[in-house]
Amino acid sequence: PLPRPRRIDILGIATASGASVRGCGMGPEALRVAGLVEALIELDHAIADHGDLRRQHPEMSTNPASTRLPEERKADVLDLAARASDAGLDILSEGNFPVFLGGDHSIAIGTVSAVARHCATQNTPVHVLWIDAHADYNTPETSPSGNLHGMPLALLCGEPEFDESYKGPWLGRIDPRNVTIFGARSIDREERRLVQARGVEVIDMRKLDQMGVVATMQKVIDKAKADGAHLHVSFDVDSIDPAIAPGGGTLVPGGLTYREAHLVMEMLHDSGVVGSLDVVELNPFLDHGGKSATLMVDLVASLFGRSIMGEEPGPMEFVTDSER
Ligand code: NNH
Ligand code: MN
Ligand code: MN
Ligand code: MN
Repeated sequence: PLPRPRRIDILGIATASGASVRGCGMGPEALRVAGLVEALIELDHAIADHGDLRRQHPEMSTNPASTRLPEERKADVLDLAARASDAGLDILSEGNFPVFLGGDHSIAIGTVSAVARHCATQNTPVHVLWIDAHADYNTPETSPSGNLHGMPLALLCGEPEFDESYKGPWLGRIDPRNVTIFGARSIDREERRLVQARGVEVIDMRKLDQMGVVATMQKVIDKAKADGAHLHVSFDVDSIDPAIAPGGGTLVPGGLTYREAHLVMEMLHDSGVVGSLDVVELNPFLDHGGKSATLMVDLVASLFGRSIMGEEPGPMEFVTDSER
C-alpha cells in the first residue's frame, strides 16, 4: 500500500522575546493571512491548526522603557520553549508533521527539543538544516547583543556556557556534527570559532555561490539518508535576499534568490527525509504588503509537494518510524 500521508500540524509561537526588534510575534497570523493552510489543503494534505502559544500578558512589562528587561525576555523565551517542546512532542508522538510558526528564532529552542525528545524514544538520529543569514551559535558569553534568537543552536548543542537556568526536562540535545547552517553571511567572530571547533557544517553564501544549491543540498540529504535520520528544517526568513524578503528585523544583503530558496525546498520534498519545520523571524510590521509572508507560504508549499510541472503534485511521502 502507498504510505499514508500524516497530518500536518501547525503551531504558532507568537513571540519576539528573543529579538531586540519587535514585530515578529505577529508572524504566525501573517502566514495564515498569506494563505498557508489553504496552500497545504490545495496539495491534498490533512491539516490541523493548533493556534498560537504566547506569553500570558502581552506587552506587560516591569520596565518603564519601551524595551523590556533582558531577564524578563529570557523568562518568556524559556517558558515558551518549554511549552513548544511539550506541544511539539505531542504532535510528533501522534505521527504527525509539525510546522512551527515563529516568532523569533529562539522558538527553535523548544521546537528542536521536541524533535530531539521524540527521536530519542525512536532511536532515530536528529539532523538539523538551519537556513539562515546567521549562525545562531552564540552563547551568553560570546553574544554581542544578548538576544536569545542568536543562541538557540549553541544551547541545543550543549555548549557549556549555558548555566542551569536555561535548562529543564523539556530541553533536548542535538549533536553539532549533525547540524548544517545554510546561507550564512553574518557570523560573529567568537561564534565562528565555536562552530568550527564543534564540527558544524557551514554552507555559507560564498560556498553556495561556488557550488550551487544542488551539490550542497544533495550532501545534506545524502548524509541524513545514510544515517536514517529525522531531518528538522529551521527556516529563518532572513536567509532570503532582503530585496525579495524585506520582512525581517536583522536583514543582511546577499541572500538566497527566489529560485535558490525554492530549489532547496523542492529537493527536500523529493528527499522524503524532512520530519518537521520551523518558519521563523517573519516580521509583518516590516514586511512590504505581505511580500515576505507570501514568499514563505510558497516555499512551504514547495516543501510539501507543489511543483511547476506536476499536474497533481500529490502528498509528500513521509518516512514513518517503522520504515526507517
Ligand atoms: N549574531 C547576532 C546575535 O547574536 C544576530 C542574530 N540575529 C538573527 N539570527 N536574526 O538569525 O545577536
Ligand atoms: Mn536565525
Ligand atoms: Mn537570521
Ligand atoms: Mn516519528
